Amino acid sequence: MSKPEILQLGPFPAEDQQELDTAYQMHALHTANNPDELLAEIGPHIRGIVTRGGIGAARNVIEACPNLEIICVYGVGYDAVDMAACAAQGVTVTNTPDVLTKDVADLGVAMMLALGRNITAASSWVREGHWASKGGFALQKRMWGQRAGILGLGRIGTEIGRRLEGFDMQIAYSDISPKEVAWRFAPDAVSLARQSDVLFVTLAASDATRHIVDGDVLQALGADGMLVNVSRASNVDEDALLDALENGRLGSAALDVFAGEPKINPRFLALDNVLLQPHHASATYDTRADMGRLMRKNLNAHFAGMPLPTPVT
Ligand code: 8YV
Repeated sequence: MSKPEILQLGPFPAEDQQELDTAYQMHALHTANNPDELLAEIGPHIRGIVTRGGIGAARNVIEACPNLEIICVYGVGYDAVDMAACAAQGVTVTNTPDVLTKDVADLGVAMMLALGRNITAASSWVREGHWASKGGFALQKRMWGQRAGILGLGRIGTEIGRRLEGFDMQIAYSDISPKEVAWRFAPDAVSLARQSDVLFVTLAASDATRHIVDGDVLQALGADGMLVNVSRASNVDEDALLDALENGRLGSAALDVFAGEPKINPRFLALDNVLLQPHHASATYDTRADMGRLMRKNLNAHFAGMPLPTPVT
């Protein structure tokens, strides 16, 4: 029997690639010399798409594959997949939740500590010999015991909250409705920011959450406040964020995600009240292996006619 034909929209680690190449007839769009030509030629044969969270699948790609059955995302966020186009064509979508939750939470908390205690600048202070020539590094703000706000109390937000309890932080959160947790509920982003020293953005991105962190939220977080974003750039109004950081209306920001990444707005590079990370919250060997395995499990289950482990509901 011939292997199902799968369209690949981004690179995967060698082990995943090997498994995919063995089980399926793979067509790589991201390395094609002429992607449009390839799509026009093979589109009608394609039954599955494998893609990365940040790449997703655009409407034109989905529509070029009239026999498409499934899109498997290597990542929890599927905001870059055109879900309306999928619904119109009856395409199923899967993602890789749970396996990456704790790594993303780890990086979010690490970013808070690194920025709050100015760890990268302190390291440079040692490397550049200033410790010996000029003395100790400048004093920093205490992080434990501060007020933390978590915008979006899903899996990742909850894991961040659990970690922050270890730092004796006072935790509040905002979500569509209150959850069964001991943390204080805030009905909206502005009121959450008002009662936070550090605001974590952990929302699944959608049209409804676009720019939910706007100028008013940043104003409420304030000149001593810190924003930490490990979700998607679209959840934050980046121009408002840059304005607030540049003129001191917001204290600082630790960001793993950017509009137009990996090409980020150069205004960020001129700021020293930011910590910039290359969208790598889930990027540990262990978790990426788990993500690859889960993505392939979904794809394999579909073509074996078995229930999907993690369909997007
Ligand atoms: C990955 C992510 O970086 O899970 C997500 O939604 O953004 C990240 O874990 C990405 O999916 C891999 O490209």
